Amino acid sequence: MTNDLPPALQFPDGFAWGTATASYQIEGAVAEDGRAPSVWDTFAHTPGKVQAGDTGDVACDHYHRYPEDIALLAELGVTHYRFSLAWPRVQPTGRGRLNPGGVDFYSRVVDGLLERGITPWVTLFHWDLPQALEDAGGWPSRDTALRFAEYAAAIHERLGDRVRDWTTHNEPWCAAFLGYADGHHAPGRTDAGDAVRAAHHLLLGHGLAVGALREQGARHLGITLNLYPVDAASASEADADAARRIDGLMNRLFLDPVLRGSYPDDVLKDLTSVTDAGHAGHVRDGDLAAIGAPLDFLGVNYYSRHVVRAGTARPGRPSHWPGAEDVEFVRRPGVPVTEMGWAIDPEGLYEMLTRVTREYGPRPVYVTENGAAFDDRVAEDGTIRDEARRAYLDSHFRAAHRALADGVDLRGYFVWSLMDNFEWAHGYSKRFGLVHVDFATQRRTMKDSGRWFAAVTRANGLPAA
Ligand code: IFM
Repeated sequence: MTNDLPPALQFPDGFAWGTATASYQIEGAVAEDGRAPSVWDTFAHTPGKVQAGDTGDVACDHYHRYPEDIALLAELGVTHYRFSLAWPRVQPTGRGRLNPGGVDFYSRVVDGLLERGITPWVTLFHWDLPQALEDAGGWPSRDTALRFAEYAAAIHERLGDRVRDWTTHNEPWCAAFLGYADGHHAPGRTDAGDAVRAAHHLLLGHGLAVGALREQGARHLGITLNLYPVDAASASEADADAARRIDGLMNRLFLDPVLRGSYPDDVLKDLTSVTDAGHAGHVRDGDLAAIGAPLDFLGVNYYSRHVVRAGTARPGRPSHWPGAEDVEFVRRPGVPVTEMGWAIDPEGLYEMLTRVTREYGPRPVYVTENGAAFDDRVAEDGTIRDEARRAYLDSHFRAAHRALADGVDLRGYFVWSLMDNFEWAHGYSKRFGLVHVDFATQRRTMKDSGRWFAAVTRANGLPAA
């Protein structure tokens, strides 16, 4: 008998393995060295907005503990680390000269990573808009896009000598629709028209920033979108149309302008109740050309699949997503979920990666976030045996490997997240980390999943299933 086991799954040479974090979720030190408030400071300090009244005031205290956190990254064996810059730390009011204290902090982080042989991957905007810019109109106002491009150019000038990899926005869908339509995220506005305008100006800011960074010679630029396969709950026409609308609002409203330079007609039609027909009021000549400027990669954040059905229309409810006021999200019985209630569906990652390649053309793709919150328990011996997270990641890595084998130009994979952190409106109640954080003592402990991930990054592959 031969021992004919399938070969181990090897990822291509040079594959980027990393973890991801975001400034407001980990840094703390919200009033140090010249940082001004962001919309998330204001929102978190508004009673009732964040679970248990949690705020990012201290978070993981990464601002002071970054050397320890970089050492953890080295222990994980990652080649890359994706983190975001707090705009109000770098440019406190969102305009004018940069704040030296903020720039120095990120400069030290970049140098610390490079000393360890870890490539820094910078995201320019992960939701912490300077409060001063929100007060001046926020993302629904066109001026914010112009300010974003200026900020991007100014910080690239300072860090571009050492940072090659730049992402403009993280998940602009969330910034626009959770921030301005349903108000679950900062700044907590509930105006669907504002959300649509915010989406356009986030995209415009992306395009203008790409143009500005190109002028400075940037060669590895992209955007990160949160993408979901959207299935209809039944074969009925109404459910199929609900799926089309959610796919339009969450995926195509962002993919099409960025990768094709145009908005999808059906989505523009869906949105006419909250905008001027065809977006005419806020989309100006030249905007889509800027937004559709060629990119070097697409970042895909993947967590789950949506299954939707047409429900009861409740138009006019300010908290509803425009054009989808009647849509209900359905839980599939028997499908396991994470602590966030999100269905565990690795096949959905395969579907999204192959879909963007098929429908938008081949280009380098990175999974810039994937991971799961579970109810981790610290055992008596101090270990965290998070087998569920290991299994989650293992199944998603395998799905990504299948996408690679089927022709997706996948260049890297970032696990969300390096460590437990401030999970937005859920506060500290949801733990996504490969590293456990005791928020009372700030003690970090590598979870079992982290140790397993270190074996994956070192082998650049997985054992046969
Ligand atoms: O924590 C967030 C992150 O900020 C953006 N992507 C999804 C993660 C989990 O919800």
